[in-house]
Amino acid sequence: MEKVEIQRNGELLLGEFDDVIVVGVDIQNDFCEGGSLAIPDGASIVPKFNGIAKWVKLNNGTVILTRDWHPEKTTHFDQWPVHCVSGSRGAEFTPGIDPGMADLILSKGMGSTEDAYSGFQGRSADNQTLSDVIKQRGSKRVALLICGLATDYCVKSTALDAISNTDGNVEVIAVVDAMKAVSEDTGNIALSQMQQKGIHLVTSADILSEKVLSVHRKVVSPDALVSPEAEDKLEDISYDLDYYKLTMSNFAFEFEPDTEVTLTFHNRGNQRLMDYVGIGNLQSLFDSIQRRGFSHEELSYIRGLRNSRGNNIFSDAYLEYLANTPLPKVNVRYDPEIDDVVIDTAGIWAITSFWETIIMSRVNEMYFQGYMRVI
Ligand code: VGL
Repeated sequence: MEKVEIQRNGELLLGEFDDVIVVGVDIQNDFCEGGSLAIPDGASIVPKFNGIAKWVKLNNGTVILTRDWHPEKTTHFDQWPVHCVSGSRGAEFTPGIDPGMADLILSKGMGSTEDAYSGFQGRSADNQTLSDVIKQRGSKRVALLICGLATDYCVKSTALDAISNTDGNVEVIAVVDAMKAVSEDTGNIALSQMQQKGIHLVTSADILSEKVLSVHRKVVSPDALVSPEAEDKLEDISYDLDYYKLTMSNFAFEFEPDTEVTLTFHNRGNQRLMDYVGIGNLQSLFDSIQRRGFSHEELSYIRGLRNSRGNNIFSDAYLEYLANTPLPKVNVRYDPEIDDVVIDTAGIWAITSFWETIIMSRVNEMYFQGYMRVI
C-alpha cells in the first residue's frame, strides 16, 4: 500500500461530526481463509473492524454489516466461484464478528441476475437501505466509515456509491487497515480511485486516537441530576482529593521543591478501557480542570484546615504556591501497541502529584458511566 498517502497531520483533519456510521462490508466466511473466494488474510481485519465498531458505539453511532446473500443459481456465479449462498456456512459472518452488535444487517445480491457489489444495493429484513439510514440523519454532519472485504470489489463499490449518493454533509472515510483486497495491485488502484473521488483514506489508529475526527458527544454524566452549579463543581480539583494528597504535595513543596516527576497511566484491568471511555471526552475534561486550576473556594477551604491544636495545617507560602502554579497539561492518547488509551503528564512533583488522584478517579468514573451504557 506504499503508494497511498494516508492523510494525517496530528490535527483534527476533518473536524467534529454530529454522527458516525460504520459499514462493515461482507466480512463473511467465504471471503476469508478456507472460504470459496478467500481473500488473503481476510480474517485479519476482524479485530480492526471490531475496534472501530466499538468506538462508533461509544460515540452513539450506528454499526451496519452488509453481506452477500446469493441464491444457489445466479448469473453472478458465471464470473465467480459459488460463494455466500444464503443460509450457508460460507455466508455467515466470520468468527469474531458479532451480528448482535449491528444496528442493521443489509443483505445483497439476492436476485438471480444481480451482482450487487455495493452495500447500497443491500436491504435489511425490514426493507431499509443504507441510503435510508443516511437520509434519516437529515442535515447532520455525518462521518461514514467504510471497512470490509474486498477493497477492490465490494468495498470500493460501496465507497464510491456513498460519494454519489450523499451530499456535502456526509464525509466518506475508508479505514485502510480494516479492509483487504483480492489482489494488492487492484487494491491499491481501488484506494487511489476512492481518494480521487474525495474519500479520505485513514488508518484505524487515526480513528481511535481521534486525531482525524471527533464526534460530538451527548453529555455522559447523569446530566438531568446535575444542576449548573454542581456541574461547575465537578471541575473542582478537590472533588477528587483526599487530605493525604495535600499532605504529600505539601511535603514535596517543603523538601523537594525542584523534583520533577512523570506520571504514565496504563490500564491494568482486563477490560479494554477504550471500549468504555472516549479519548476526546477524557482529554477535554482534563483540559478544563487544567485550565481552571484550584478555585477560590477550594483554596479558602484548604486555608481553613486546622489540626487538633487548632493551628493552620498549610502555610501561606504553600497556599500561594497552589494559587499560582498551574497543573501541568495532561496528554490522553491511543497507543496502537497496546490497543488502548495511555495518559501521561510531567512536571514539578508538588503540583503534578495532584493529577494522580484526579486522573484515577475520573477514569474510573467515566469507565463506569460507559460500562452502564454499553452493557
Ligand atoms: C466480492 C467478488 C464477488 C466482494 C463479492 O465482496 O468484494 N467480490 N463477490
